[in-house]
Amino acid sequence: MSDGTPFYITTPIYYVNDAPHIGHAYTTLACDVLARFKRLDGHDVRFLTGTDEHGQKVEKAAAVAGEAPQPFTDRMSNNFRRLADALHISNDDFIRTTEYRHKLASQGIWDALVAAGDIYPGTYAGWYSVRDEAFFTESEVTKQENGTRIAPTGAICEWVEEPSYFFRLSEWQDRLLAFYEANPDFIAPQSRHNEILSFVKGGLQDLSVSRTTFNWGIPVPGDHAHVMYVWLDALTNYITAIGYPETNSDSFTRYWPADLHMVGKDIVRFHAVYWPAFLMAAGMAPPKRVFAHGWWTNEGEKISKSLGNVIDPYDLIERYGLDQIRYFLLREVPFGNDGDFSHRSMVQRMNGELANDYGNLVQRTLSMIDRNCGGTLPEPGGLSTEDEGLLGAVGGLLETLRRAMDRQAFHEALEDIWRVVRGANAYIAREEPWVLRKTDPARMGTVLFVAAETIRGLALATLPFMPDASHRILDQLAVATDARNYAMFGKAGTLNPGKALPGPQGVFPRYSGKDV
Ligand code: ME8
Repeated sequence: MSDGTPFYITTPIYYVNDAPHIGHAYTTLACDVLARFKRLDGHDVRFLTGTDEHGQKVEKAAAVAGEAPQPFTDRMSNNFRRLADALHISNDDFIRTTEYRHKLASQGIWDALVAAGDIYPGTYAGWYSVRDEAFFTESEVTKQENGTRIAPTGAICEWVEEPSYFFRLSEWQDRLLAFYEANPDFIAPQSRHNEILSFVKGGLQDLSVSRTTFNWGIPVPGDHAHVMYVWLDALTNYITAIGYPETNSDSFTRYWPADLHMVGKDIVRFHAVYWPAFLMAAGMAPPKRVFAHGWWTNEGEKISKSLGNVIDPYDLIERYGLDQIRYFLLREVPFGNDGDFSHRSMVQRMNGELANDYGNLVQRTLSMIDRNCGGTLPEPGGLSTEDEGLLGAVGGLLETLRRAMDRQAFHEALEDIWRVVRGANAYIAREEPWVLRKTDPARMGTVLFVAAETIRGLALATLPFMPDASHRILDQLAVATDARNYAMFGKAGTLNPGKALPGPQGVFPRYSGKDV
């Protein structure tokens, strides 16, 4: 149990050019699970999400919608806020880059970079992908037959030639490499670490950090013909939210450097190369870790608007249930790998692992207590080796979970939990409390108590993943609200024998909708 150690975790801030989809939901959910876990484990958690609202891409989307950028971003940003609510995200703050506090922070970091001598004026001439909001060199783009240049991401590039300020990124190569070497856990998973290392070893070019051909952005201090490059603006959100440029403030000193920036693999370069260089140049420590997760496809196909297969998180919640979606997304693929969303595997996990394994364990234990123990928690007698084995397995779960969660191995954490779920089902099958009811009611009481105590531990363990269902299980065990944290993990005496329980209610329904 950690006594209030700070834990600062962030999602990317999402572009407001379009509606949120399953990919955005995924990153935010993963952060939510970790934030909840750390809170339950006694950390002082700060969990940030928000929206990225400047730049050409958003400006163009506003124009297409026939709206001025600000009202357009107000409206679109709200969709992301609503999604966070629908997913029961426990964020402590929601940042928008069009807020005044963010203008102050962005201009503050600009001034710090200028003061450090890391910014100089010049002219940018090269390729730019509006979709990625990224610059590409001639050697990075592919020329198609019709002359169009395509970025490695598949996006169309346009030729840009305009006055621009540059950041001396080329001078940060050695310091970045030294930083990666001293902090081998900075970029995860390993594949991304290798990718970034080889990119930086290949040499870095100075980075254009302002634009002059449009004006939807934060004005460069002292030169309002320029707006800041949207990625410098966007990355700064992580320090805006904790009070930058006030680096002496309580919140800045408490939460910086961030413990974890969670991102998708598409934006790891911005977070693991540019961002630490900007921070070090401005006199700040880089974040402790950047985890880049994989990409979701839909029934084997790349998710894209043009293919018409964008997965709407609201549809999923309505069809399968929120906790079921939260579980599936973090269980289906080893976190860090790509994943495929399919109705078939969703239903398999929902009916198999949730309804049959976990749901059934809870349901049959609570029903037997309800029917055979007068609806009150039975008094345990002496414990057998079997009883102690199961209680030991659930009690030891916290340590295992901590290790998995600190590596963002959500799938492993869930596998560990399910090992105990299956162990508990096997225990009940072996002990046969329904037989003991006639032959040895006292022993039946012990078995049901041990099962109930195991379920209490399991519900605590699943709280970060499936908060609503887990709370409902704890309600049915009459666990006090202030006992729903990890200080109480494996702690005997939390369940009170003799206490009346509210009566069993199914928590994990089977999928009975039509196949899609
Ligand atoms: O890149 N599978 O915003 P964005 C998994 N504003 N994750 C996905 C996904 C998919 N198919 N599609 C999107 C930006 N994501 C910038 C970030 S941060 C300072 C600025 C998730 O709206 C994933 O986390 O394009 C990815 O990195 C992010 O959404 C990109 O969101």
